[in-house]
Amino acid sequence: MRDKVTSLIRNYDGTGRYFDRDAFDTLKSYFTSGTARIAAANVINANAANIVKQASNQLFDTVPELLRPGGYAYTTRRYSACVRDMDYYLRYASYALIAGNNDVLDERVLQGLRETYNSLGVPIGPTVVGIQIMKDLVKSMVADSGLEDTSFVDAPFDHLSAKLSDISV
Ligand SMILES: CCC1=C(C)/C(=C/C2=NC(=C\c3[nH]c(/C=C4\NC(=O)[C@H](C)[C@H]4CC)c(C)c3CCC(=O)O)/C(CCC(=O)O)=C2C)NC1=O
Repeated sequence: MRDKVTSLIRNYDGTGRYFDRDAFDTLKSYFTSGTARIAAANVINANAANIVKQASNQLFDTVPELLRPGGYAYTTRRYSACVRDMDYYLRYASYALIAGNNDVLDERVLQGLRETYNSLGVPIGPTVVGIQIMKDLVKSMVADSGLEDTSFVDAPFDHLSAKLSDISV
């Protein structure tokens, strides 16, 4: 599992190079964005239950078939599994924001997930809709907390979405 710094070191050590200007630019942007990334993770932590609940409700409003007989959130067991999955995505997105790197998502969340969903028949499309709804909720909360530029919040949510949909990032 890597963060921005360890992945940079790995990359430079792999070719036996000292850090160059590009490396220092990357490091500078990682450290100067640190306060904002911590603030965003803090907003997620403080509102996690609320974000998951609101996003799930919005997802079920958008794709109501999920809750109907035959739908993949029909029955309490499936409904709970879905909401739990949303919580996983949110929690791991907060880790990735702190790391400034999506490696934790590849390693801990996405490994084999598509195959698991496909074999259980859990639809990917609505899952991605749910992830994107969480992204929008988090972004608006982060904006309300006083951060002007919230674009950095997109990365982990978009990575999860793209990898689940198997679109190259
Ligand atoms: C931390 C990393 C991690 C992830 C990501 C994870 C996901 C995950 N979700 C699962 C199930 C599931 N996931 C869903 C999800 C949904 N249903 C819907 O209608 C929506 C589209 C969607 C919610 C957004 C459902 C319904 C199941 C149960 C499927 C079944 O057993 O029939 C399963 C199968 C085992 C189980 O039921 O627990 C896994 C492994 N597990 C992990 O350890």
